Amino acid sequence: MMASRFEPMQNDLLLRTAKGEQVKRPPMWVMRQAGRYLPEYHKEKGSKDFFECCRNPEVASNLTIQPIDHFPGLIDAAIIFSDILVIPQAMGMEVVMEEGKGPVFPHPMRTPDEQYKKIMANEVDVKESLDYVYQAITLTRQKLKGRVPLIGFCGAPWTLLSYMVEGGGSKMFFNAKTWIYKYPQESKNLLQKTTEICIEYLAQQVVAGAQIVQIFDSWAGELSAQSFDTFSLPYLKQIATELPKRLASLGQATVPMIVFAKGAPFALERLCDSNYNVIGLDWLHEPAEAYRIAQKAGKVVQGNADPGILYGNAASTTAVVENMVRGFGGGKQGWIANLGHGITPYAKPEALEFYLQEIKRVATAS
Ligand code: 1CP
Repeated sequence: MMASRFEPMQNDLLLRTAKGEQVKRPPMWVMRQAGRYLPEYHKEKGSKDFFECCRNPEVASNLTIQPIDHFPGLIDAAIIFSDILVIPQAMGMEVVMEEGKGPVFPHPMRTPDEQYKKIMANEVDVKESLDYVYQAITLTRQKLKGRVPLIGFCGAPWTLLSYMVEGGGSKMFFNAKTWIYKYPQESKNLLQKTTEICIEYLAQQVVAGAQIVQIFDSWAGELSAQSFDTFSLPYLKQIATELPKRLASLGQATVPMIVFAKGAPFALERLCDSNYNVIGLDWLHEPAEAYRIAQKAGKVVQGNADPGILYGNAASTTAVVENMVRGFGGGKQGWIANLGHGITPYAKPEALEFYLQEIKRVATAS
């Protein structure tokens, strides 16, 4: 009933690759592709507050589409303009975006105190409280007119816990580590609650028009393999098994699922034993090695160049691309081209353009 609201897809490379199909060249997109490195981002955003942009479907959809227009024929997916921290906001925590600094929680949850009890008792209406995201997704699908698929996303429970207790980005993870090692049961309660919200949030994004979803575990690498197995992996796996069931109960076809656990090479084999279709790789992975492991498990990989190569030159970029295309099996099956993490504000759009052109050139020739 819902799918016919949108125009047919002209480019479904990403969706077909994520399902394991053969394609003529790898689909390409870039984490954080809508953002501060693009001059038109600053123009559209103006002096508006970051979260104000997320809550305005017109602005959010325009920002989402900017990279597709900026790099014609080189970007095969859009990712909805939003942030992983909208979930803590929906759970009742205040988050502000400080210009040039990043997200800040004025009242982080330092211990399992009154705030923790309040948040655990708070029944979050995910459909209502994040309605602006679903509206932005539907509007973006309409504006895209089938040019490329639209990716929905959320933060992983462990990464969201880190932000909620640290109050922002962190180098030491003093508070997050205190939580998991001093208050393991309360940590698990919070992770479980967040997991259930993530599942419903992703399901509603799909109802609104998201065609594939990605879960960002940006701080997976702060955990040991043993702690990852306790405080991250079970929740990531739960999302991947429960989301298809929730979609079925909503009368919605399932969508491919991507998981990205940054800084955690030990996570690859573990995530190959999960219900995810695609495993995101950062640049700690050697392409050929990771591809071999994923192929054996029937999984697709995504990645993985160091975003820092964009500060280099043509020769250094081509060398990295050649190694990736070779390592990832030539690029016609099982690989979604991306960077190994988000593009930074320091990257030049022309450097990204060259990176994408080179992937297309080398993979088409192979
Ligand atoms: O094209 C896109 O990808 C835009 C949508 C998007 C996504 C997928 C944004 C917009 N944020 C995210 C995800 C996100 N947000 C992650 C996971 C990906 C990753 O690891 O990079 C994380 C960790 C955040 C949290 C966040 N939001 C940070 C990092 C803070 C830190 O030091 O730990 C920052 C700087 C933001 C702000 C933000 N989010 C998005 C944009 C464009 C910006 C910059 C805002 C601005 O100043 O204009």
